[in-house]
Amino acid sequence: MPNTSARPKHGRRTRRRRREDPARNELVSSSLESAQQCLFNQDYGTAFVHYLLVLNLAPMFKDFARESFRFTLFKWTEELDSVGRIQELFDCYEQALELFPADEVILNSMGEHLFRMGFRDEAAGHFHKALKLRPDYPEARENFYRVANWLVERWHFLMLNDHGRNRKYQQAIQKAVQSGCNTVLDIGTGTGILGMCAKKAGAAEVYACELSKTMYELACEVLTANKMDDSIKIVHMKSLEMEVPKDIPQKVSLVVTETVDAGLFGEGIIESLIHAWHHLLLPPQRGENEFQDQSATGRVIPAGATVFGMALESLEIRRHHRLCVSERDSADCRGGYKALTEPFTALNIDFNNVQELEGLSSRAVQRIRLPVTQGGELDALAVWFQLHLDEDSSLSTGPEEDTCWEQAIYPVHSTKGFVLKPQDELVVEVSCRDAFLRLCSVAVLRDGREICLDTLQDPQNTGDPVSNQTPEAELCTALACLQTEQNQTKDFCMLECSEMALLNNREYHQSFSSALSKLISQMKVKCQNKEPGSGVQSDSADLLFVLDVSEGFSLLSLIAASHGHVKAFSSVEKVKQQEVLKRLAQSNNVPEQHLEFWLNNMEDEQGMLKRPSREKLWSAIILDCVETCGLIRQKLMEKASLARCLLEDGGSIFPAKIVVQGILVESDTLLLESAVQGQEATLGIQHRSVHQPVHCTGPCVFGLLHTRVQASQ
Ligand code: 44T
Repeated sequence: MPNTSARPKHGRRTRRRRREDPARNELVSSSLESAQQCLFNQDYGTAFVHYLLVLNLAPMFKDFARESFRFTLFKWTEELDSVGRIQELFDCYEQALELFPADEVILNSMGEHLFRMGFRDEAAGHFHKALKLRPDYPEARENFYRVANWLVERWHFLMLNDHGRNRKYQQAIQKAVQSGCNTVLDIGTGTGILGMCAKKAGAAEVYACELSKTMYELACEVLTANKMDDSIKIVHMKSLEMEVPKDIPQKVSLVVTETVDAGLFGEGIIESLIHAWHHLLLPPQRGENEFQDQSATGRVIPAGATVFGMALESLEIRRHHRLCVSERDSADCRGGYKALTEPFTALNIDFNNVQELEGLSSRAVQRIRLPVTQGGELDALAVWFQLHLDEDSSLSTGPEEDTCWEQAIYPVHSTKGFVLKPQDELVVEVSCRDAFLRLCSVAVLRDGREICLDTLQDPQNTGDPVSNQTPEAELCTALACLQTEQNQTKDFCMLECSEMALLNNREYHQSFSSALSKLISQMKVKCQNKEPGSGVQSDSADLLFVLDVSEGFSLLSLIAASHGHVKAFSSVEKVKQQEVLKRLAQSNNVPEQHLEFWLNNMEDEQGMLKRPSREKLWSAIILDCVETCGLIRQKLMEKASLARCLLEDGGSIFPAKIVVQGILVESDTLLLESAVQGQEATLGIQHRSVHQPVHCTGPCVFGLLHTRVQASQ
């Protein structure tokens, strides 16, 4: 585990040799009895100690006691977990694994704890072991896929499979090495591919560094498989921590790196290169003297970059980032975009000029005026870049290119949309703060007037509001403080993009609302039949109780409460989000006492399944058991069956049933992001150890990348 101090290693416990000893037999049988008694009394800690004693003294009981031992272990460690006694928790698992080293259930469960504590590499190791022991063990398989997705992000495969990109890097490296750069450092080596290119090109010394432990280990395997483990020195380090001669013996004449994300700066390339120029690279070449000895000077591949931007309309981006009441039906919202301006140059940067790198953050804010070329709603600024590998060759991550790259998106967050017209000019500000690129649409020039777009600072926005005031639009105005933007002021309430997309899903809310209406009228009739003449009363004893256990922000409890005659319990946990719901309840005339917040802890079964009050049962329980990406929340499904006994007669669980449909697909994209597709793409470099099972998460493709999924019956 990365932080070993949290879990000290135990030496192997010494086991005494088994002897036929009556006192010992007595101890074993009385301890076994005590273990069983403690288990019955739910005193799991003591039961665990007794079991340990028994099984260490009398290993022949292992088969007999395995199930109870596991149960005790899980119950006891659950308790330890809930009170934060983490060290003891892992001690218990280590003791258990000493007794049952090949028990896949214990291994899997320990992996789950490790994963929750953030020790992902170690968790993966445990799931993998469990899976090796029992390849058909579904829990371990699911866990392993999940953690593998965390550890080796899919873009590694996309990059490795991008032959064009690999080839261009290879050619630029070859040229540099042939012109004299004979000592090379690959910063952020991933699987080691650029370092190997340098070695193959004939560089005398090649070093590489990688900050991710998993990627570092993979790189070691790939180097070995390609018989280059002796010729490339790789370190598991962030380049910023490297020193000469501690980590590499000398300063290098070439740094190669592709530590860039879709927005160029997200992987910290500016900081890494400033550090490299000061500590790891030979001094730069001076002037234009091409005949200078390249082995005595330093340079970087890529030599620099140009960042481009473009304004666009995209329903897919809109529905993930702001409340939108679109007249268009949701089928229109899938993928695609409309360019509203021509691409513009946002920034130019020379990676071989350390002064320029250092001065980036203090560059003045640049104001750019962009003629609008096509009318449409302003949803985002898209950004991509050209990496100038050297003076002759470059790579582009633009939307029209056939590369592995996606574009970075700066979404518009303000609730009031703005429709740009062809004669408008859009004013965009570009700046760099802490080596992060910031792009912002600040104003529109129309008919000689300047319309400010920043509604957060200027509530008197004179722009054209897009939404006409339908009832939903009014609701949206009340929800205006919900944002997906990270750095907003205290009046704003942060939502995940997926929560926003769900909030924008009108069909989802409408179908729930109508199902609930039906249920409420049925229940009311039943109520009246029971007590003829009593009619609808506002007395809380007659209210229907609805529990919403949706995860994250959900309007469903409020929708339930707004039906009248209902007391709804929301599971929204964040205080800010609770405040928003309360405000919305108020503006929808829902009495304050009809919306309560259920202290919902998904891990705590008793909490979730508690009755609303001693006399009442739930009339409806909303179990939002499908994630927006299409995954089924297995744990919630299990709870659905338990929840059933807390429903009053005639009550319902929503959704009542789920129909899972499947279709066979052929998808190049899925292949390209799951495994290295042969050696051709990777320039003959072998990557057999680098692969990842496809873990289906539903067809959610985002940004400007078009799906290449094709239905094939
Ligand atoms: N994702 C691109 C970002 N590193 C590429 O640990 C493009 C995303 C992407 N190591 C879809 C498509 C694409 N010192 O393994 C990583 C990272 C490592 C460092 C040592 C440092 N200073 C760093 C900084 C990063 O470098 C590797 C590559 S970073 C490239 C990121 C296909 N979605």
